[in-house]
Amino acid sequence: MGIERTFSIIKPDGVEKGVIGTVISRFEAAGLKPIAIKLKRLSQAEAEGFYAVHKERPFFADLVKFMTSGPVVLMVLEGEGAIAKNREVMGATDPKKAAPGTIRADFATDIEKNTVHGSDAPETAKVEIAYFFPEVEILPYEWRKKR
Ligand code: IDP
Ligand code: MG
Repeated sequence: MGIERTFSIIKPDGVEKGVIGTVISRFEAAGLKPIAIKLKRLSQAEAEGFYAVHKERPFFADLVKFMTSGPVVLMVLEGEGAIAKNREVMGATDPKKAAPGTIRADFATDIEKNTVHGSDAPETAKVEIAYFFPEVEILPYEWRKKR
């Protein structure tokens, strides 16, 4: 599988619940290294564009409203098999179905306010990272060892 990059969001409910540090700790403990981080309040257009694949779904308008309701933490995570690993640490979309000890099982409010987003495949990871982070804002782990 090799070293991958994936895109992660701590959603407004996670920021509001005060679990930014806890969520990042769980990623780090799982070998997922943040290589870009920013706190941002998404605009309506940014949220609609980000979730464009879901625009026909009945929950789309509510989801956009929720995602723009407060600041979010946007991150690029790097690690061995990072895309699948992140999904594993996050847990299932619906917290009632999420495995014990996952972020969503422990912190999500419901199927919408589910604390974190994570890319679901290499192609979506690439698109989602580029949507929020120009390459110059990403600091791959290997680079940090160099002066
Ligand atoms: P994922 O975040 O686990 O990949 P997706 O199916 O891609 O799940 O859905 C994107 C987001 O849309 C979810 O994380 C959740 O916030 C919201 N969502 C998904 N399904 C529902 C639903 O049935 N009702 C309300 N919101 C939903
Ligand atoms: Mg998804």
